[in-house]
Amino acid sequence: MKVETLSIAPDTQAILRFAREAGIETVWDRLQAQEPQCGYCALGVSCRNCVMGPCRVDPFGDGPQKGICGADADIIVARNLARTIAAGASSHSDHGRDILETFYHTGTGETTGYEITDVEKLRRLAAECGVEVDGKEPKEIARELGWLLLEDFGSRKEALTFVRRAPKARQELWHRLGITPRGIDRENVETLHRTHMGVDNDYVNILLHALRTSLSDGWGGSMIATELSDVLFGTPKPRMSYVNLGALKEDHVNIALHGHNPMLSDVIVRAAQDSDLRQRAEEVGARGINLVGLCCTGNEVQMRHGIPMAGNHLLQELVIMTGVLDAMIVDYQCIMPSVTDIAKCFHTLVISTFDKAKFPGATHISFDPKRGLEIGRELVRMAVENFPKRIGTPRIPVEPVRMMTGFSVEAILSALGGTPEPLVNAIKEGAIRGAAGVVGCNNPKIKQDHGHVTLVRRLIENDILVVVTGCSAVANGKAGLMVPEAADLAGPGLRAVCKALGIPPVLHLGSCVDNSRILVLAAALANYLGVDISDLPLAGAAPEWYSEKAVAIGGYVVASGIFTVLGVQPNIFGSPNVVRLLSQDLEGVVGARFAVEPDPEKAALLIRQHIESNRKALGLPAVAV
Ligand code: SF4
Ligand code: MSK
Repeated sequence: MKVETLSIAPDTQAILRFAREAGIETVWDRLQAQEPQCGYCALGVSCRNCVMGPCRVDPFGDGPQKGICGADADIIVARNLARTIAAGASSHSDHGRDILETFYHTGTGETTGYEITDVEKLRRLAAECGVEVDGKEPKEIARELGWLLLEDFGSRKEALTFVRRAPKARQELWHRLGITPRGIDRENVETLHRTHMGVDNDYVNILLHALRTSLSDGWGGSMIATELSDVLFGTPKPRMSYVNLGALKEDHVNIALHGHNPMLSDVIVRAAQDSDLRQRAEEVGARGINLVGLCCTGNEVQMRHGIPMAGNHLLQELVIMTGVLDAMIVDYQCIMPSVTDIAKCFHTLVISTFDKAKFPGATHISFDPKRGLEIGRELVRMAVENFPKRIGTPRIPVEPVRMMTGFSVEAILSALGGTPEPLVNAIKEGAIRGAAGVVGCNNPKIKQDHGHVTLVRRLIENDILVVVTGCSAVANGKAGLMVPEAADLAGPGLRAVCKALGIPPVLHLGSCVDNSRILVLAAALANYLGVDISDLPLAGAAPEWYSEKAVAIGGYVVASGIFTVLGVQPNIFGSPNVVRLLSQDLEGVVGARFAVEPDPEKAALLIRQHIESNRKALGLPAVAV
């Protein structure tokens, strides 16, 4: 296949051409080698939950319609989906727990390289959570808030702390449905219990609990991760940065920060400023130390420090092939095991850091926040010492593209003058029709970035404000849609608002866990208007998603009342009942539903129709789509 059919990004295309000439295998080659992929698994009707099986249900009705235990397609599909959601929610929430423990131990004075950076936000959060703040030092408040939030992971609560941020109507709905998330670990464990053979055999009941599990991620683990990361590392503010492989510098020591958790990458940002290390970099012939991001840990350090982004998910193998990457420091999630294979052809040192995420072929340095800065310096030093070992011709195929980053909820409200009122007024008047969150990954089954960029272009052209996180932010950044000048590509209403505020029509809200910022913003708008989130002219989309985490995000976004369009078909189509529940009936239960639409042009139409229909229901001027 021509590289132009695999990606719209010029840097990806250029390095893929090199990979082919050099005979280096990439994710696209491995996808081809897997085809045709298993139809039973694709439809979700295979089960290996016990060793009476594995079993499969024939979707065409000719073969068996039940597994050996008697489970039919509805049960098998629902159980598989619930387990997928639990894996995704657990990933985000375990990340949240790591941040929370680091936050707590910063309060007890046991960490190095961390401090309470945003004291004002710490005090605000603590007061919101019922911690007395008057007369207390930040570290004392951090200890008490940390201890309180650690309880959110257990089973002593009836509702997670941040559930109270949701509109009253939504909280009451969750209560009526019995899906208020109680303990983060509890909901995930209960999903695994329910999906064991012979426990929950009602597909509706299984899926309701799956939504509860996803809510424990969105309003629990992810929200804790975002809020406490802001307190520890600083609440993002708008700033300019760069994106694409042009972020690498041939004459610098290049270090890629890959994964998700800023508790490692933020310390490395500090360590890389160490004057001894900078001097050592010069001694080995480099002009300095250049940090770049990949995937969501890149989003974290870009949002807070303006560190440029080398690329999104499908760039992680290609960045090594530039020949100028001296170290790839990884934490966890979305890191392909193949990166160590590719690194063998180059000089790049792949360094794994979390004991729960080891990679054969990588150098493992066990990260411990109690020695954070010391380990951070050691990691940077390893990269510096690797600089002279470069081999072959450097290839940085493009110039970097500018992008604006740093739109925390606080920054958005501050740009609006401290209140959502101007945004609400612009929506009421119709200058802005509504807002859409376009989030999630790359997937080699979709032409890289095409889904994200096409959808976002159509939305902003139609005066829909777009917020992006994760790999979608990188895709839209590379396409030049995240600079204030991109307002010229928006419809007249959105263009005028963006120009007045000096902001792009596509706002970078951060990493995957930062989808919780979208919940906070949606709740703030709903509370301001005195309605539920499902009443607002909002929508979500994940045009190129691949991961279990994306399914958990989709679950909590829909369960919070936001219509969501998926660009890749989930593995549920072996059960027409499950498909009907998620794509139709859920609307009558939580006020929102899923749609699957691989064509981003049609996805844009679905979102516009939904937004206009919600506008009409709110009594706002609506147009026919
Ligand atoms: Fe087969 Fe039932 Fe065991 Fe699944 S749980 S593998 S359907 S017997
Ligand atoms: S990194 S989960 S590929 S967005 Fe968060 Fe990108 Fe998806 Fe990973």
